[in-house]
Amino acid sequence: MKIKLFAGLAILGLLVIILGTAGIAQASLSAGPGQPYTIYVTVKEFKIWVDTPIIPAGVPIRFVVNNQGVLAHEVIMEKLGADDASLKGVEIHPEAGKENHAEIESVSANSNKSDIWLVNDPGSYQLACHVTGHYQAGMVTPITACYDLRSCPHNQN
Ligand SMILES: [Cu+2]
Repeated sequence: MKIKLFAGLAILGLLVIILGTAGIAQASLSAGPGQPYTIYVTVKEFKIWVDTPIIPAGVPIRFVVNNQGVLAHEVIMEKLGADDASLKGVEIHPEAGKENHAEIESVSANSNKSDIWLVNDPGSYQLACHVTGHYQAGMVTPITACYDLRSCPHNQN
């Protein structure tokens, strides 16, 4: 009985290590074969943060938004300093009949939503929530797009 319990705990421990390692790998900018780069964006009242503020220009990127708050939020990508002027024509799979723009709208509490965007121009951008009052309350974070991620001058604003 004790041996079985020990074996069970050992397997559990191993699983925790394996899953933990996968979590770490997921948290960095990475792309598998045929897979877009993935950026993880977390939102809550009233903050936005990203797992990396530097993104590759000219490469499709999946933005995965996780809402850890209690209110619905949205994530819009726009030029640094803009106020509700989402980038146009960047969606890889635009919804039929809808505008092609960098907006992930209506992310409800405790849920995820994602979209794949291709940003061709290197430069300074921001991710912001433009639900009324949220941007003003601090829901904005700068990100920088570069062709060469190793020499990307990220401006923290
Ligand atoms: Cu918001």
